[in-house]
Amino acid sequence: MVHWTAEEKQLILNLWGRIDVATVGGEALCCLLVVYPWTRRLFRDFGDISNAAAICANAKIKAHGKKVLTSFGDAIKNLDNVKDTFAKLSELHCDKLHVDPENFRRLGDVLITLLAAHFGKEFTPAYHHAFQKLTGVVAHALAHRYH
Ligand code: HNI
Repeated sequence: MVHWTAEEKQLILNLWGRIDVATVGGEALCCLLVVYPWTRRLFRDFGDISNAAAICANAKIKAHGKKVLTSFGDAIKNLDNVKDTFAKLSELHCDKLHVDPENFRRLGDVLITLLAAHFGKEFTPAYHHAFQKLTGVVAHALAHRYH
């Protein structure tokens, strides 16, 4: 089981409380689909996702990004039990959607990049470490059904 220090928890809660989940969520999903085009396959019925401009202007993509990041927030509320928190979502992503688990990591990396860009100097190595750990735990929990 993952152990969280009080400092790590505090860093995560502190930063998370200061982001706009809708904005960052939309940007994160947009970046994922732009940088890793094969992930677009899963979002074919979301309307026009044929190029970067279309993807980032797509309201359904934005709304879905918000949903995904809100769900990250649920993990943050349950840091000591992310696996159970994401049990149903793991079933959905693995059994039904067949998402390649590498993409959970990629989304985590995109998120960290956006946070670093947004917070600049404030995003110290301690924040980086805490969020790296968080995205790893989330990716692991979501991929649980594959293990
Ligand atoms: Ni993901 C649906 C959370 C990564 C493709 N996803 C969801 C839902 C949540 C969610 C919440 C909505 C579930 C419901 O309706 O009951 N997804 C998360 C989280 C991550 C993640 C926390 C974190 C890494 N999802 C990904 C990735 C992909 C992905 C990396 C694809 C590359 N997700 C989907 C698709 C759906 C989805 C596709 C269904 C969308 C729809 O509505 O048709």
